[in-house]
Amino acid sequence: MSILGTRVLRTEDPAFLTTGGVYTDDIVDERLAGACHVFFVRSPVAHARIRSIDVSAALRAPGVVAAFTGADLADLPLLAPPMAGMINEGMSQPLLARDAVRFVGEPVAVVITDDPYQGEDAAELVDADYDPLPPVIDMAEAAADGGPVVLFPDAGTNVAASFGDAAGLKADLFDGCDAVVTRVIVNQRVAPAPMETRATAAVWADDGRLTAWIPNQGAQGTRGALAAMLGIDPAAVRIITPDVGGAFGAKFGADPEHAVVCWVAQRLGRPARWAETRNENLVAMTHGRAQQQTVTIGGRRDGTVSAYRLEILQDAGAYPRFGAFLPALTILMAPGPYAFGRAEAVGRSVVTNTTPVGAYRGAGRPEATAAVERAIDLFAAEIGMDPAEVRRKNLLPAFTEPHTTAFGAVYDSGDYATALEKALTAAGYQDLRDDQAKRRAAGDVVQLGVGLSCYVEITGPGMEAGGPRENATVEVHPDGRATILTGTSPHGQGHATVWAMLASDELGIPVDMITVKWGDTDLIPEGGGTGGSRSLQQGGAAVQQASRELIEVARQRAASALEANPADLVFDPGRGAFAVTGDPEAAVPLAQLAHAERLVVRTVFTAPGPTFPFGAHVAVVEVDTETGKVVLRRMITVDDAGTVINPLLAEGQRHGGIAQGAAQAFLEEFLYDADGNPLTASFADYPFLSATEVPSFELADMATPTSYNPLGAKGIGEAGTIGATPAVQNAIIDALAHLGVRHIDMPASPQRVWRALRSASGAAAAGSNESEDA
Ligand code: MCN
Repeated sequence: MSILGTRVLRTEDPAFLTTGGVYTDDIVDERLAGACHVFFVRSPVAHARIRSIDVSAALRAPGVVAAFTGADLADLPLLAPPMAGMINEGMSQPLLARDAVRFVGEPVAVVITDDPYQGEDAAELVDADYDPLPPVIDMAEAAADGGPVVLFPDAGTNVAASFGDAAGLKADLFDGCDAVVTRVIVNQRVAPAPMETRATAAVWADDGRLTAWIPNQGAQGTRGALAAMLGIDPAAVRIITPDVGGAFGAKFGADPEHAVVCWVAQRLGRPARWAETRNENLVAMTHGRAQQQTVTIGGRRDGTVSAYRLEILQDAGAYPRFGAFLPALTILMAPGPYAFGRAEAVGRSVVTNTTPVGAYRGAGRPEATAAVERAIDLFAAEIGMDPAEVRRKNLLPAFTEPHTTAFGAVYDSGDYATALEKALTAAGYQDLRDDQAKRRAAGDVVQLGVGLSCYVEITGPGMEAGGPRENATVEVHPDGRATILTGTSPHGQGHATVWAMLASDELGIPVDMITVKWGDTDLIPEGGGTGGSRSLQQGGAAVQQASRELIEVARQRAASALEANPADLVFDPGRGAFAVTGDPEAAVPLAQLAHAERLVVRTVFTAPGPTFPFGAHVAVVEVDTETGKVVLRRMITVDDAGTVINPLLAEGQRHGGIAQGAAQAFLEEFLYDADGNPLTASFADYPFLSATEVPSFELADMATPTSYNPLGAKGIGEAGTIGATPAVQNAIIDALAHLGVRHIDMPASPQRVWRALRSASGAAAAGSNESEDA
């Protein structure tokens, strides 16, 4: 019987729960003996010209062996923006700032010490003289034509990239609509805040090769990024990935700090190590989201949406990283699961004097869902219709053949209406509305809000010509064990468990006798890593394919061993052996076929395209109308990721994602003051979610397989952050809708909620029917 689809316990957990993980900072390796420690001196100002940086006093401090500034690294290439050709390449980042600093936290110098904690003290002795420039923190201000501040004078603009034809927006898009609503929505900046901060351990061997231990999401991508920054051949770099304590999109590739540590090790001829503090992580690791969206939605009073427009302004932060590209993904997914008559979307990315923005769980797709789901609710409120009804009226009908959207996305399979109905039924939607009506009628202080979101997302969006792909190697050893090499790079997703399940299912080798390896570029030179929820549908499919191909190699050997025709042999995974049809006694175990010669297969699985998981979320909140406090009472979700291979892991992914998604709606925000000083640079100020703020999640099942891989699987890793955020935001606004509140920007903090209520009651007194968020 197949173990696929069963709740196999995570094989990773016993070690994590007993001896604990081995993270980069924990690595004990003789190659790192005598390592020095690197500490980064960071800019305390958001925007300034650097007059001088004097490290002489720091050099005299105890334990200091060296100190370097940008001038010492002048020969190294800059960190170029990704997506060459799309994003302004005149906005590249030096590894250590040279002439100017552009955000608080930008590395300007390094102090190298014998002991780990000497650097922080010595860094205070680095004398950097800054000539302050006016900062631009607000993305709209940065985008304004002729705005006062240009971050890169040579570029002459703050616009890092433009997407879509802004000049081609149709003046008549909303003609004929009975009702049209437009609003600016903020999808605020958040910090990924992984439990493990960034780190590096680096050593150069006598042959000139670099070995670097870095927590990452794909060693091969990290190797490429690091080699580019160091100006060396990627073949001269070996990346080793230790345990990774969370990444959420922000540990893809490599950052300037990683390259500087490697450069220091080379320059000093001594291994070097770095582990950042939480404060550094919050100000200098890439942030996520940071979009300002203008939505316009129009349609008929029967609930049909005729037209939708999304205009995106993306804050890329001080240097364009992946964040500058996010509008492309937001535009791709702009209409979500809806069959709008007409839709347009355009975007621009601008640089500001803030931390660079990168990928964060969902990267561009949560922003698309948040915009359209808010727009639907605004439209529903405008025409006075139940938001569930408006969704029902506009969802695409179920389809099994690929559906191409106006934005060029090819949705593989979907049944959005069923997802919505399942979620509404599981939530007991009508009972919730009845309860709400009672509380409204009674004028209760604590009001009930019900929020919906429907979504479709893209997973596994590979850029490779010919289709997204991943490799896998499967080897069966003579002792009956097996080893899998994968190009994916788990950091909490449980690939060791599921990849072993997939091989076990084909080979009949028990899961606990299969070892899964990843993240060493000498062992696995190629691989796409883990992001965009691509791993199972491409990497897992490759493991299954390699296992099947291995059975065919083994069949030939078994045929010789049994002196039989290969076509007459059947492989029985239950016995782990080949037998001759009709003569079960004539059999040979798989492992025996690995005695004379290695039994190993490497394969590449290529998918016809990305897949499009979908779902519907219902959030139930209570909002205290006197204090503005929001309590998330229930979260009911349908997340259809096609065939589920391990429900335990898929549910774990949903739980983590829902928590993170909900947190954006009512808790998290990375804030700056007007001068660009971070206001949330510690966990005392940055309120990431804990278990106390969320209820137990109610997960309903739905599985619409894809034909794009033999597993039928789509991605699940980001579903929660895509569906939960707008559901919770909509619920909070819904709780206050009868009081005249139409919109509250995220995070719906008590203060924001309270202000929205105040301005709604003020507007009501003044005779207007609509409130503004304060
Ligand atoms: N799975 C399954 N059936 C499916 C889909 C997935 O059983 N139909 C299982 C897979 O086998 C795998 C897990 O669910 O064990 C997630 O698989 P998949 O959806 O392929 O996503 P990835 O493994 O590629 O994970 C990436 C995704 C992303 S993009 C971010 S960001 C993210 C996330 O996963 N960051 C995480 N989950 C995280 N979880 C943890 N603990 N830490 C992070 O940093």
